[in-house]
Amino acid sequence: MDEIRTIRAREVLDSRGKPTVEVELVCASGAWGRSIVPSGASTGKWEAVERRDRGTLRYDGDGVQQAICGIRDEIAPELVGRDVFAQRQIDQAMIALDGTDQKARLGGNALLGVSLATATAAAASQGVPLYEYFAQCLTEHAMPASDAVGQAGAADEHSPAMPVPMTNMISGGLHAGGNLDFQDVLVVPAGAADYATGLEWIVRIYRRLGNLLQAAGYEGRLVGDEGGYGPRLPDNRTAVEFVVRAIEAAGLVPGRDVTIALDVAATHFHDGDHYRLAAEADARLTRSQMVDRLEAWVNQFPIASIEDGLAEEDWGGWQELTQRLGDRVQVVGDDLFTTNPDRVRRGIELGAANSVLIKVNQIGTLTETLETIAVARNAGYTLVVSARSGETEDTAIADLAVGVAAEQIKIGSIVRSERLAKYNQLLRIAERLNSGGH
Ligand code: 2PG
Ligand code: MG
Repeated sequence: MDEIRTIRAREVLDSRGKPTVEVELVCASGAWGRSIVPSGASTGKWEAVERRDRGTLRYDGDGVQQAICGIRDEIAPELVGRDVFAQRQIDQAMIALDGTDQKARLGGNALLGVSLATATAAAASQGVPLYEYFAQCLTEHAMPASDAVGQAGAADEHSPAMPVPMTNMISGGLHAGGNLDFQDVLVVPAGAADYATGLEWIVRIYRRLGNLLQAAGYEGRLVGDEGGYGPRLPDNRTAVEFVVRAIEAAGLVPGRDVTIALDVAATHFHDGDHYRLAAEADARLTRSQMVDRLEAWVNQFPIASIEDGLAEEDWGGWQELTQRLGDRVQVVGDDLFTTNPDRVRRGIELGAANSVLIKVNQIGTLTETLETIAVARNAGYTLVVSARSGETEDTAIADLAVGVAAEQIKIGSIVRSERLAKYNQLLRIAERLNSGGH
């Protein structure tokens, strides 16, 4: 037991210079935690709603002072005095206080800041690394309170494990001025013996890619929101071709050492009926034609993972995509699931996707994030813990990925410090795990 004494929130700026919520939470023991909330650009319809000060000149209406007031006037009075280790009750109390389906009243940004500051303070109070605390929380989560009595050990202990990075190389879509339809072409150093080796491969590939783009007359310096290159290439396919060449130029074998992943972010070029590929002579594809296109790419390139290959409401399309490609590639739902346990349950029932992208601010509390993770794991879905395009120096998701033993982590490219904060935290964690520490 360690009582929460104070909860303070302030407005700080994210990697796009946009205001966001920072929360500091202090316990009776003096242990404390801090959290800064990220923000997406290509957001899903079912995400927790960010509360922003709309209709003001100040920060063009993007300020978060109302969210801060909600924390000060409503959330803090409700939580001060509670046990910092009662994560589930704390999150449930905030959800009840908000009272809406998508956290629109107090704001998902307010709830998440408090939720993760609570976990960070709890880890500090217990004197364990944050990833280990997340692993404990997941173990408790996977064992419902009613079953837990008298059944100690019934649920699996969750052991921390390093994820493999899934790293952005070329950006398009809403992250880079709309030059390409597809949002990200990424690399995964699947054959690297350990995290540090994989990271070095990624940096090498990134540098070779910049040189190749420059040599071909494209911009090999300008980068998108997440640090990936944002060249004006003629079409989506050329982006993949460049990345494959960069892997080879780095002395690595595509498909063996390093695989390709795509975040198609198809929701954002779906017009309700068709998939419109502006970079491909404005082609208008039906869902089946879109799956044909993805299948042709999987046949031609060493693609091991496809995220949001179809739009967030195209459940039938997702079933078709999963039936046709699910045994060869990881089919990841991002906008489709929005880290929402109910949407993941529906996906499992329908056979849509075989992997879940985990973004804490899509759902807005740690408890619900862990529920989604537990549901996905039970069904054998893989996990990709992901950052947002608007990020900060907060590193909690690096610990989350390790704590829940996610297969992969997607935190953008390997330039810009809001990204490197996470890659570097993973280096620290890897060192600790290697030295036998938990
Ligand atoms: C995504 C994310 C991160 P955003 O689509 O997976 O790359 O983008 O944060 O803009 O939703
Ligand atoms: Mg995505």
